[in-house]
Amino acid sequence: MQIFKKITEGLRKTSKNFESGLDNIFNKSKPSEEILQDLEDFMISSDIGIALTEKIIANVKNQKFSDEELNKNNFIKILKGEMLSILKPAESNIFNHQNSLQTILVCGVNGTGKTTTIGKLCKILKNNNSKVIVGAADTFRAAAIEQIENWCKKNNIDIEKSNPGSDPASVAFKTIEKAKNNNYNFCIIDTAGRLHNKKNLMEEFSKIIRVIKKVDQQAPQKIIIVLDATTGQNALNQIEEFNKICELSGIIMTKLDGTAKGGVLLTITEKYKLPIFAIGVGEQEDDLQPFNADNFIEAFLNNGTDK
Ligand SMILES: Nc1nc2c(ncn2[C@@H]2O[C@H](COP(=O)(O)OP(=O)(O)OP(=O)(O)O)[C@@H](O)[C@H]2O)c(=O)[nH]1
Ligand SMILES: [Mg+2]
Repeated sequence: MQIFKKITEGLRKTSKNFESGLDNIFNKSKPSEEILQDLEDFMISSDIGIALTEKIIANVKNQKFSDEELNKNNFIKILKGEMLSILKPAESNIFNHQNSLQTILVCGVNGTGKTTTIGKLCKILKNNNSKVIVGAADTFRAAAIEQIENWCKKNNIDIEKSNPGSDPASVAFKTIEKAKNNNYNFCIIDTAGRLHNKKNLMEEFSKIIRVIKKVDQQAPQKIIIVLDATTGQNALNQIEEFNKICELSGIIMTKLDGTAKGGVLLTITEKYKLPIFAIGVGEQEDDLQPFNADNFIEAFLNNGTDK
């Protein structure tokens, strides 16, 4: 299956790192205590997070394995179970065709992949026969408007834009108004990257939400934060900061192909229980996949065969 292959390819760095780490731990004969300590250190260094690592280690200890049973296979079985219990509830496909207008507001810090993700998303939505309009509400730079325009052109998607420097809230307003009056299924708003310490930019984001609500009280139906997997644990702070000014509906994690630390997705989900709407595993238009926990885990643990 093509999708599975892409994720396996994308997660290669993560899974290679993980596999060689586990081989290193289990291939040497050492006392169980030492193995458990090494496993703990290794999982934390793989960005699986302290809380989750401790849970997994406690689970391993509970099994009261003999020295022989404390092996890689048995460990992976336990890990798989824990990963599934965390990631399965986070599966959420919001990109199926919808009859009522769904406004999706996309946010995140600079350069996480917001605009590219929207571009890729347009293709998924188009393939679902949805009528889609994109609002170019990153008016900060002319290049940002051009960038999203190019993605829209590629997929024949309508776009609402304004001049660089204009008010992003006003672009968002016009986009959703047009979407509402013309029976669109999806209205996706791109926004500029913003850091929490830039108070005016955070206020600007709150204003975008307020203004959107003037057209449609229910909107935005989803606020998605786009997180860059290569930033590791820093992604947690980003969720924290955006949650202060809005209610995040879920995450999209990008660049899982560019890091050995894909484990951060587990830490985030364990901590915030936010749905994972999709993952990005490359720069091309087909490199965004709605999130599937089983496929992700198989790819992560490098047990995937070419399906
Ligand atoms: N390898 C890889 N690169 C990605 C992925 N998603 C996005 N990128 C790249 O990340 C870079 C930044 O992407 P943008 O979409 O411009 O990010 P942005 O969040 O819109 O950036 P700002 O609007 O400046 O905040 C680009 O070079 C993208 O091609 C991914 O899943 N994998
Ligand atoms: Mg952008």
